Amino acid sequence: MEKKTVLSGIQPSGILTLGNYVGALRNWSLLQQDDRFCYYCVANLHAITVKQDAEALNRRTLEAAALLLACGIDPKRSALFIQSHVKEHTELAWVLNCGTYIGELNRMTQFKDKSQRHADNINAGLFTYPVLMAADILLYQASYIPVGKDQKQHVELARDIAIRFNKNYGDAFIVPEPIIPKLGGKIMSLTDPTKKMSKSDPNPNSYIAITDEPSVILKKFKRAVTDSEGIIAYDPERPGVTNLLSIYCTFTGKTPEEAVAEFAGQGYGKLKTAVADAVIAELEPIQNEYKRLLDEKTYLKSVLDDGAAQARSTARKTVDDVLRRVGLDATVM
Ligand code: AQP
Repeated sequence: MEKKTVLSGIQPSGILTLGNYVGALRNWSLLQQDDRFCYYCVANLHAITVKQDAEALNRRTLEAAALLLACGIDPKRSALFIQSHVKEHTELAWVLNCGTYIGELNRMTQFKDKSQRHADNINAGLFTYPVLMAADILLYQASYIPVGKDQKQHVELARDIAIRFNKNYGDAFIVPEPIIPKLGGKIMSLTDPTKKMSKSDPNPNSYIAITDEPSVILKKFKRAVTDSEGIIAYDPERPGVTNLLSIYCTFTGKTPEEAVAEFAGQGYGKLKTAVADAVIAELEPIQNEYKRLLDEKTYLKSVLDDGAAQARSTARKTVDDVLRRVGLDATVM
């Protein structure tokens, strides 16, 4: 049976959040099936597109890897690795940079958003981030890319880059498809529900960290911004309560209609406590496993070394093929 490839990554740019979990990590784990092989990386090269403290970046990178294992990434079914351990990512990114138009990168909404948030550091890496992401994907000939809604535009650009390269140089790449959850593809900030929940948000009350203690999770949900109407409705015009209902549904498997009927006429307090209970029930076992894994340094190192070796072997084949197609292998015969 020919296995299809799944690829995704997560930046260690903060403590991983409930948004990362619902939008991506849960799907990463579910996609590990017999007819697929998965490559999952901690995308530390992407993280330095915004300023990072070196020591904190190193620590968060390893913590993120342990958290991915705790969330169900199985090293027998997936290669779990650190992006900077596989040099082919940057090597392919250079070639793809030369086949990507400035106009395409100018259209990326994440660049516009992050340029505003980091106005003192609008660097070239922030601008070309989507090209590195295309390299991450195309290196492994990935068919499926499980991501949240915010990354859809970047996966679409990776598709365009692959199609263009294949047209110019022959079929070097599989053209990937994003996999985005129908519900929970964009979990919103708890302090401003018109904004995406983000791990690099300076206000810790805006996000639930996967590692937050149960009492902290309850407190953050209780403080979540809603509105003054007190009516339970799943309605984009009411982003606060709609966000809480979406989270409740993704953790209970209920539909928005069922959730609205369950809490109708009861104000927001009951819904907030029920959301917190559902989230805590799923996150607590992950947190316990995460704490255990943090002490298993030898195991973590061996998983990451094996994952990088496996990733490198696939990635090298793609890069060698690309260099040959583009005329960059320059071997003296
Ligand atoms: N709020 C969210 N809802 C659903 N999915 C989300 N993702 C991120 N935020 C949400 C998905 O998580 C995966 C990993 O994200 P990333 O590390 O690549 O960075 P990001 O998309 O820029 O996410 P953050 O948390 O907002 O990071 P910072 O603050 O560093 O920019 C992706 O699949 C993403 O879609």
